[in-house]
Amino acid sequence: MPILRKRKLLYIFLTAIALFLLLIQSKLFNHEQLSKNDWSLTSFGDKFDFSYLPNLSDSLKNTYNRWNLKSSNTEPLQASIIEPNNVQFNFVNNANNRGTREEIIERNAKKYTELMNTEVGKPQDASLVPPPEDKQAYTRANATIIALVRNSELTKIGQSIRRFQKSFNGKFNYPYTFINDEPFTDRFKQKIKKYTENAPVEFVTIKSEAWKKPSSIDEEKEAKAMQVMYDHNIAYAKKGSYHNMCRFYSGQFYNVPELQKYKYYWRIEPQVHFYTDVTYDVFKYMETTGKIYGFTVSLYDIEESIKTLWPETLKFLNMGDNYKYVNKNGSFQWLVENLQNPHKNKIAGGYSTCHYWSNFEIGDMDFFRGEAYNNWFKYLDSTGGFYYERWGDAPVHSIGVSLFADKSKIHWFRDLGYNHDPYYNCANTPFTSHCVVGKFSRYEHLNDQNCLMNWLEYDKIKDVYKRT
Ligand SMILES: Nc1nc2c(ncn2[C@@H]2O[C@H](COP(=O)(O)OP(=O)(O)OP(=O)(O)O)[C@@H](O)[C@H]2O)c(=O)[nH]1
Ligand SMILES: [Mg+2]
Repeated sequence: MPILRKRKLLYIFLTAIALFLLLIQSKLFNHEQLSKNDWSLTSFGDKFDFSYLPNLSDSLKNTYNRWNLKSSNTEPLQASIIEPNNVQFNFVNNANNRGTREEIIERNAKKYTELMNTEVGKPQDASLVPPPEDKQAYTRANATIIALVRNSELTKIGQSIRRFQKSFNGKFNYPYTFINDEPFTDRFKQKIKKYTENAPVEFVTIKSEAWKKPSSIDEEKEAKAMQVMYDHNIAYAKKGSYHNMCRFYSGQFYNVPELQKYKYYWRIEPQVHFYTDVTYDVFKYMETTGKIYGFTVSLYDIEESIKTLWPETLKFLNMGDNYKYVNKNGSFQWLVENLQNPHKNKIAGGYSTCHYWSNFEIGDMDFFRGEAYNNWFKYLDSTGGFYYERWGDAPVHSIGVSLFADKSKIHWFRDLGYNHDPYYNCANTPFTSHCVVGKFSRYEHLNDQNCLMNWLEYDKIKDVYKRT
């Protein structure tokens, strides 16, 4: 064979190898690109319907299409867009959390334990009001402690009240408002008055229109939906009164006539624990700082119970001029996070399902009474989601405050030791005892349900427990 031909063959062979290697490299590179993009995607499922966003630009449609990995050269995601007919929130992972779901859970659990073990005192962003020497003469904030409760829960609410009196209210004497869908019995009232000591007490029966299922609910559709949820093991799926309770706490409680005279409320429930000797007036702290919502525990929800809550919310925000209700300093990233429990985000149509656990709440009812929250609630109610799904008051309150309030007005009461089975908030404070510092749940396997590190790390706000 002539030398020239041999060289030509060698040249062709080497070129083929080079091309082959290039091809492999580009495939690998593309793959890496895609998986890099993958973790930062907003988990909108393929069935998510964007038809209500008629003005969505092509580039944003491409952004959504990235969920299906159809396009890899789109513009960087914007964390939020708040424009008429184009309100959207994208998870941009600004805390730069990386790794597998398991690694993220483990890292977050470790950070949580470390944080809770670090000794912390009281909030530093206000001058705190100590317990008065003379409770009778004390000028309290405009506030009440509320408990929606059944007559049959007397013993369990009694335990909570005794703990609450010892922890906080025995020192400040704020009035209680007990609420029920049925009249309270004399026995209930008498016993309660023993637990509440000297605090004023009011017993309220809810008007049936604020409690009962609206007549617009299609009962056949509801029964079928309840059965599906029941088959998916969703707690209280078939319990009509639970659906009523969730709707009541979501959008009705702050309109109860007997509560109109109050601005602030602290919600308590049967069988909860308070582990901290509170030495400052918590309501006055809310008042001085202008905070509108306080919580202790934040966690993921049962995604099957709120499948359309977030899509319906986006729909509402993209109607008319409703975009104006969104507070540009809201806590959006926490709402659309998709790393710790991505399956939840996908089933809940782009909502992480992270929420404040509403069995403990300290809030400003004027926020809930305001136009933004109220119009949004009315829209939610009109969809029937409190009955065709099992929307809880916790995700509804949480989405509402996260969208419509500045994050700095939402407060994690890190220093208040609390438990509603199976979750805890137990910080290392000199005033807290009888709970295990840093423990999140009675069950170790539930640590993946803790949302707190997400709340702290995305949409950052000042740490008000830090001395400056
Ligand atoms: N009056 C009245 N109160 C109710 C009813 N259903 C629930 N509640 C109250 O609403 C609050 C929340 O109900 P819970 O049954 O504790 O719901 P939950 O916290 O999701 O569930 P648990 O984990 O079982 O405590 C509690 O204060 C209950 O006492 C009801 O039908 N009537
Ligand atoms: Mg409860």
